[in-house]
Amino acid sequence: MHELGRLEDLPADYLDSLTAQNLVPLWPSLRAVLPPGVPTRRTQPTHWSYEALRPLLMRAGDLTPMEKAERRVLVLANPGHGLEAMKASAAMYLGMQLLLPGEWAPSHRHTPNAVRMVVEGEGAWTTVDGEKCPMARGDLILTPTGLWHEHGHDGTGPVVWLDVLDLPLVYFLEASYAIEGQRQVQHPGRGDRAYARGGLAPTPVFGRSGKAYPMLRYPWAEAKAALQALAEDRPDLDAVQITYVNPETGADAENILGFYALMLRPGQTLRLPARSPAQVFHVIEGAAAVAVEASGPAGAPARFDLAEADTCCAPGYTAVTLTNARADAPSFVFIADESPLHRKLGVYEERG
Ligand code: GTQ
Repeated sequence: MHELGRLEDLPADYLDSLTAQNLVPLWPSLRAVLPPGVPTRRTQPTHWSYEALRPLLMRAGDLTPMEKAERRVLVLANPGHGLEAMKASAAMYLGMQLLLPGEWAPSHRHTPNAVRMVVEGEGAWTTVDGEKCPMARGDLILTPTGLWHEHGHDGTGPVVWLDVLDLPLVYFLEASYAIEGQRQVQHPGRGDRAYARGGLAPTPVFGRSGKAYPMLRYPWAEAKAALQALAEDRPDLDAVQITYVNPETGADAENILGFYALMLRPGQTLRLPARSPAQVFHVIEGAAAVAVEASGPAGAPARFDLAEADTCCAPGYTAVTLTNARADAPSFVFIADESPLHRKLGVYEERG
């Protein structure tokens, strides 16, 4: 690939004339925006230890009352994007949110989609679109685009959850905004009950909600049971993984980010081939080592030992190898990625 002309090769008066007309020559920047073979990724493999962040989150509970926070969150920011960008990857935002007993995070709705993965504590709930969703460890709760949501806590200890939002993408699109609202009126009917059993859905003419997001809460007890049943049914299967889907359509639970739960068998090592989307890994139960292969010209390989409740991310276009740190028990990992987005845009790739 031959070298292209540089900005410095052009006369200053010519560059000034271009600038005056809001014009820019492409050729000095062409290789930067269309690099050969593999994209430039600012997303660095990054590990956030729960043990290290928990005391800082609890201190936020002392320092900042709910009225001054609205959402008391420490953002898991990728240094490759600059911490102030508040991105885990190009399209993914991660935050650890703390709610103390008796607190209430007021109702609002916004264009970015969110999910919560409950990390610690009992007694909290999120009301989404009038549906009160109890929060227990490992539960996944959706708050899709445009739906009202608020968080409350009737229990005794602190409750912490991991927020995953497509905020960086929606913000980049200049389409990110929120509307504040009143405390929601609770409606009867809960998707996690109506769609509790796989392959069985309320009959359309009678019981179906007609909602775009019929299921908002995916209890960990159900996800774990599904993984264990799959592992038992398919001893030959390497990747014992389930996808959180919309039970009416079978499509991804949300439009932009994909959500999955993976069971690593005792002692198992699993190589996930290089694919275009960036990924986030969060240990629900157990422990896992995550090895990110060399991520392109600038990216060095990385290896993290994830304890329970730890989180890490990996850029796209790189293989990732997960190893169960437990030889005698399975470990369970929550994964979020940008696959639905890449597929819809037609840029999804697998490279092996
Ligand atoms: O709980 O609604 O981490 O609106 C960032 C923005 C959580 C929330 C975040 C939000 C929320």
